[in-house]
Amino acid sequence: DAYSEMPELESYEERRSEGVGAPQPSTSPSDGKKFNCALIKDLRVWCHHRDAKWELGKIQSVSGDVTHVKSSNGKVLAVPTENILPANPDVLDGVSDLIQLSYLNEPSVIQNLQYRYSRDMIYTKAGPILVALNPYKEVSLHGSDLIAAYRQKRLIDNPHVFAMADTAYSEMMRDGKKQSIIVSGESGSGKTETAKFAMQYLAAVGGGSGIEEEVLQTNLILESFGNAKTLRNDNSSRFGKLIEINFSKAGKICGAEIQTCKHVVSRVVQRAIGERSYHVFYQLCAGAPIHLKEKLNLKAANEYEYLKQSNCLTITDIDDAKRFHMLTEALDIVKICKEDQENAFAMLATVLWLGNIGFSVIDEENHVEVDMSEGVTNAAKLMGCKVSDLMMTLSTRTLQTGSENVIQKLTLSQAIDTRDALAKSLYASLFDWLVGQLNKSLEVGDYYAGKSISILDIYGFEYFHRNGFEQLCINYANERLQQHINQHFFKLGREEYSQNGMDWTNVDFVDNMECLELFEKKQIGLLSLLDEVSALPKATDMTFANKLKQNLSSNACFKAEKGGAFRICHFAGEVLYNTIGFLEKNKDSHHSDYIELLSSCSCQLPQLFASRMHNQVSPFLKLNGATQQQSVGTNFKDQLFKLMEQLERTSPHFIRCIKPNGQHLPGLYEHDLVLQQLRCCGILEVVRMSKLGYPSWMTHQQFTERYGFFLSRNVASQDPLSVSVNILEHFSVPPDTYQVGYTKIFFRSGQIASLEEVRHRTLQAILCVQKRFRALKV
Ligand code: AD9
Ligand code: MG
Repeated sequence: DAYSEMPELESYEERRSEGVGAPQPSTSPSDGKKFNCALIKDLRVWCHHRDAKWELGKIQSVSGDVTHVKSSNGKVLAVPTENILPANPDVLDGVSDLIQLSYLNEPSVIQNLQYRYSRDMIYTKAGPILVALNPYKEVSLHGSDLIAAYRQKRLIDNPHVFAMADTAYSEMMRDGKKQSIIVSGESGSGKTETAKFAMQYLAAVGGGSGIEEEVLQTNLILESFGNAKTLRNDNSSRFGKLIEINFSKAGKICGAEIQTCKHVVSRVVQRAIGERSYHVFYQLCAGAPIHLKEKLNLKAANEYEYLKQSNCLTITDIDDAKRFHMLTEALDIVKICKEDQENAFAMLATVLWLGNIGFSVIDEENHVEVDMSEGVTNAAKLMGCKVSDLMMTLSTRTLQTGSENVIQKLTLSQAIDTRDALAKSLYASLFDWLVGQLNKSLEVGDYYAGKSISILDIYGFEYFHRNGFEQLCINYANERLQQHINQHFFKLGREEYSQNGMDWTNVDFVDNMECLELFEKKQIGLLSLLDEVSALPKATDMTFANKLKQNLSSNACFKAEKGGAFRICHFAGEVLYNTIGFLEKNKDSHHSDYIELLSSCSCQLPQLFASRMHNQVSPFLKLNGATQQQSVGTNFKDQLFKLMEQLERTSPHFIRCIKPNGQHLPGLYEHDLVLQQLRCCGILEVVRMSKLGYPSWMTHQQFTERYGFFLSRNVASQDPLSVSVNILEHFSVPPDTYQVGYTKIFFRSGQIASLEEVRHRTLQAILCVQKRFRALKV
């Protein structure tokens, strides 16, 4: 076994319990490191004893470096004074925004979230970020009654994904600016579910034309084709998605556009034991109506090699047949016609039949012939090509030598690779085609007014016992996203402050730039090195591993391991990757022979796929009968950059999903696991900064336009800064809640909401007076 030399990585949860995420006293001054408990008897404190668990208690006495603390169960503990942190007064138990905590140390935050979680309050604000804990059960927080309550702004102090969607919507309507809701968190933390709730809210607020129902149904369709059961999540997203929902001038949904970040489709042909391929295959096998089953010669899932190989065909509590029914209903709603639907299902069945094609070795050199079987006849029939042509394509390759074509027989492993490559290409093309069809259906009409809200939901950080190219791409994407978040909260903040002549309160945060450089650096970054090695004719995965070792060992986030493995220290944790299969997976070559086969097919979709593959292929990159397009890794990076660029043009709203336990159980809250997730994405630093700083800002002009409605005309001659000051005085805004810069005015967290409230009341009052005045005149 090629893996046997590799160092085994302990399981995620094991590692965590061994101290990766174990709480330690934090070092930030606002955490109370300088806290002197010798002075304060009876004070509520956190102490951590030998077992490294924080416990709540009251100070009894202090002698030297040891403090005696009476814990809540009555025991008196002697604790080193340095292991003591102040606890918040109990009136602050379960506050809805962490910013309200007097002491922002880790045990206080962890306890606050737990207090809320145990009462099914899964949402908490962390300053500007919304934290969402996965309840792993239905919580009655997402009904239409609550949508209505948030629309009427009746629940302003209750953090919720609806509240965040409402803020995005209101800001879009107020400023006419594009907004985004960015959902992040590790695999299984609840991103996809939370993103759907946000869409549901927007559909309710901006609905009416009927198109909102189509927008919502795209979730179900894309989950069928793009999600799969992994060892971390039964419904794990294997593609990244940005959906931009477009609104008319009046704030009604008038269309949407979906952009996806390519996924590694190797799952279709191979994956870890206990995982599944994409849901849609099992749904089709279980739920196709009789006429379709006959047309596609469809069998049960356990008859297909591609499905049965990972020893997992069903998911607990999921009825695949029922899901298939829901899928076809959703496809009807988004107006994908029955004929197109059946064509798509035929492509899925083709993939499955391809997997059942076997080969026989015919000579000493391991050359093969395709076995005549149900697999090959059904696949050929469904694509619309001759059985003999398909057999030829899978067992030979055509080489061009000068003006002549030479036909060469394939060896067993080459033939299997060709068959699997064809299956993967068909599936990837089908997915792209589907996204194209959805975008056509949702195309914006004439009512579009440049207003939109984009929702980002990608695959979360993940790692398993064995991690390969797929995990590398996914974790790299998360690294990029984290940088985007850091940029927003820490880096831009610093620049804005200094440009405006204000002091920047320095807040420590974990900058993941070094890890990103490891991936992205020109020529000597991981992705460039992978491309370089992939292009060498005789290179192996081991060549790649050595290349990494030579070039990346100076980067602190990288460590070469034996057996061709390497470790990367990601912002969210350390992951051990093995390089087996990297070169093959990065190549994504389209074999020119099968492109030709597809273009000769009588069915519509294979022809369409062939012409797309033709266009992607550069004629200069013809190698050994395989036409090389851009590598998978580089292509992935480009798509990721496109998504990020689109996000940069929006006003972002951030949601962080947190996984409270590794067992997917309701009610179970594991301190260390939660803490590790909070730490890695810098949530506490954002809260600290919001507490100290002024996270929201407006230009003086924006401020005047919004709040200067009562000022007399002659203010127009004043400079914008003076006008702003005038308004602040008029509204009696407390001076400690804002700072006036040269071009902008900065507010403490929550202050804009209070201003909006005052503005709303003032406008109401003015309207009321006007009405009375008119009534009097009549
Ligand atoms: V991945 O990165 O795509 O692997 P996600 O998207 O973060 O992951 P997902 O939304 O799929 O996680 O949630 C995982 C599971 O947790 C769901 O299938 C639900 O069973 C469960 N979950 C998540 N959020 C909620 C919720 N708000 N209410 C109830 C939830 N259950
Ligand atoms: Mg997901």
